[in-house]
Amino acid sequence: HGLTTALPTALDRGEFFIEYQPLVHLGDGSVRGAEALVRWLHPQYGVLSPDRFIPLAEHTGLIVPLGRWVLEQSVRQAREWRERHGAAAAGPLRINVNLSPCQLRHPGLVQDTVEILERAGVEPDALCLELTESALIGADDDLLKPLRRLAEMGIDIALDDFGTGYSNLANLRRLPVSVLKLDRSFTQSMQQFPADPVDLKIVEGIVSLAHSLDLAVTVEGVETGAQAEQLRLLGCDTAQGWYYARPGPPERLHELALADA
Ligand code: G
Ligand code: G
Ligand code: MN
Ligand code: NA
Repeated sequence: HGLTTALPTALDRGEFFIEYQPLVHLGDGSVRGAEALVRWLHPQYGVLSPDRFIPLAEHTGLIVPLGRWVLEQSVRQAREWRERHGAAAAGPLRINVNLSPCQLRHPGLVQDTVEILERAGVEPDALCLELTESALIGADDDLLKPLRRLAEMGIDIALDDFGTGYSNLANLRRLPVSVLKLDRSFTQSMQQFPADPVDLKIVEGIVSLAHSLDLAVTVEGVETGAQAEQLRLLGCDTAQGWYYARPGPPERLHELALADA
């Protein structure tokens, strides 16, 4: 259909843009960074969400140059935030970028990432790359090798949408992952206060497992203060969601970060 033919030239036409959603520390409410979320401003259909075109980009291979572009823009943005915001007590604002498994299979990934960070003058520990749990389930060594190299450089690797697949302990242990992003469905079940006791036990278990493996826990889809409070009590570290801010332009993140500085 129409999207398939328009996609290959959309990058050259400058039709993609990035929105940033803040990542907030649950303990003190401070903004610690943001997740980069790509959008396509289609000349005919308007703003398209990634769900509409990422699968297509993966299928056609455009995800490699598109992903590289997202990474470069996001890292530059992080540098700009840092310059304008100064060094916060908790360290520089960090940037989370989603990575498709296709990018992991592309041989240029590690080199490209090193060059992007160096060109922008951003330290590797300011970057977190997110991969979905399902992308890494059953990952072979060819897929894990570049991920290990990125992790060794000091880049954080996050397991996105965690809890929707069926990661077991052994699988988690062999992945060079330092952050679990708890899937939105867990947050949704914290709607009531107190929340469903079984869900509480599950989240409690995941948090305790994560912390015992030295992994930080980020929660997604926080829409209410009650959810935030419940998840904070359960020991989650960082949160993201509409309660704090919707994904928005880079300027918005700067305002939010300055507001709590
Ligand atoms: O909030 P939003 O509707 O933008 O996100 C939908 C999904 O698209 C999320 O699961 C997110 O991980 C994915 N996504 C957003 N930006 C990117 C990107 O730059 N690359 C990849 N591979 N996925 C992305
Ligand atoms: O990478 P990932 O699929 O997790 O991307 C986050 C997705 O979740 C994006 O589509 C984003 O717009 C969406 N999102 C972010 N915050 C919230 C929220 O508080 N509630 C809901 N329902 N969706 C959210
Ligand atoms: Mn994500
Ligand atoms: Na997610």
